[in-house]
Amino acid sequence: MIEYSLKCIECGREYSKEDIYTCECGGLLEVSIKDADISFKLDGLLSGVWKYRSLLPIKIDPITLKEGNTPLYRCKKIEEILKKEGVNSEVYVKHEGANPSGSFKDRGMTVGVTKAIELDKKAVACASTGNTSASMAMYAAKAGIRAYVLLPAGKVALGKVAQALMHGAKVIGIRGNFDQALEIIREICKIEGFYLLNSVNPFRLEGQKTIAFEIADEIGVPDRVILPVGNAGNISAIYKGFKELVKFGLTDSIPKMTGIQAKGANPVFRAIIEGKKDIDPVKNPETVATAIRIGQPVNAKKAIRAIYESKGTAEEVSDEEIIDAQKILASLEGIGVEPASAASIAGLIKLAKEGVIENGEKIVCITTGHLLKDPETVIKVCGKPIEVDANVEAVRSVL
Ligand code: AN7
Repeated sequence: MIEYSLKCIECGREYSKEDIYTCECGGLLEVSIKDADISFKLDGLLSGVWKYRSLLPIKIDPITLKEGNTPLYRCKKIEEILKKEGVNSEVYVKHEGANPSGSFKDRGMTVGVTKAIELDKKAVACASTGNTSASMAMYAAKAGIRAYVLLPAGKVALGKVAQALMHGAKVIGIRGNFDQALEIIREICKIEGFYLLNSVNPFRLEGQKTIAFEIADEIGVPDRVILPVGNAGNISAIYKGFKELVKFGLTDSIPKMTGIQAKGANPVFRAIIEGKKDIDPVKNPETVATAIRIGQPVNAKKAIRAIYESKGTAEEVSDEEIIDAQKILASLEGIGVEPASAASIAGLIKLAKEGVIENGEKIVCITTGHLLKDPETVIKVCGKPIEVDANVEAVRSVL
């Protein structure tokens, strides 16, 4: 049994109907859970998103591909790097790239697509920098409903486009950026009655809050969680997850929520350093981390609140710092991530250098997507393999 309503984060108005995305006042909605019979224990036995079903606002059997239960790695080599900056800390990486479609979006989509079925929708739709579309297409396939995807043409990593296509979505590129694509698809969903599965959809974020549950389940509540910020849905969702654990008496602290953006797409970072409650959009966002090439994050207000309330912070990192961090993770820790995900490690290192990270902190960095999502960037930054004649000497000569 779970009792909930959709509540506006601006005016507090509550809705019992579920087929809406924003409040009449224009504010963002969130699922406000009044009461729940918690039927799970934080016993370290992870089994995926649906272990936490008693805190998920879903009434039917879930559309699931066994998402969640992602690995949490202790990263001693990264701890060594921080030590050189004079910071002793415990660093973990939660690798969301290990989800079925290779990104954290699966946690949101298992809940979001299930909600689409519950609401008797015949089609789902999203704008995407790539991962949302890959995941949505996969779950829509499993559910047997149509999927429509709008992408910024030429700006989405190849692996993600491949997934959306092969899982059977209708994939449309627009000559424009993600922010424009989102505006268009929101309008189309209104006209066509498609179910919108961008992170403005509060039910999708409910699935993503299980990242917090799994971290607390496995190692308790850390002092800080660091993650890349694009549309700012995930940081909002994870913060909500930690707050709910406290509300229902399962834990008693909240980690400092720390959001990392790329320098060329940094509206949340700028709002935080200027002490503002909302962003000024970045008109022409640009970064190697195409997943977070977003200038007008739709969940900015939720994310900024999460950062202030948890006494966290935000940071920006350059493309060079992102690629360096991607190489560090891959070559020193054996964790293969896409550029956007490496922003969390780049941010961690930068915050340690700046003295923001305190001694003794237990830190979890979220790596949001898998290395194989973006093979083209890998070839650009690592170069192609050496090619030689087919004999032992030729191979030995280049060892
Ligand atoms: C790997 O797929 O927005 O701050 O359309 O793919 O919750 O938006 C992807 C975002 C971080 C940012 N890391 O998360 C999309 C999309 C990866 C991502 C983010 C994304 P949010």
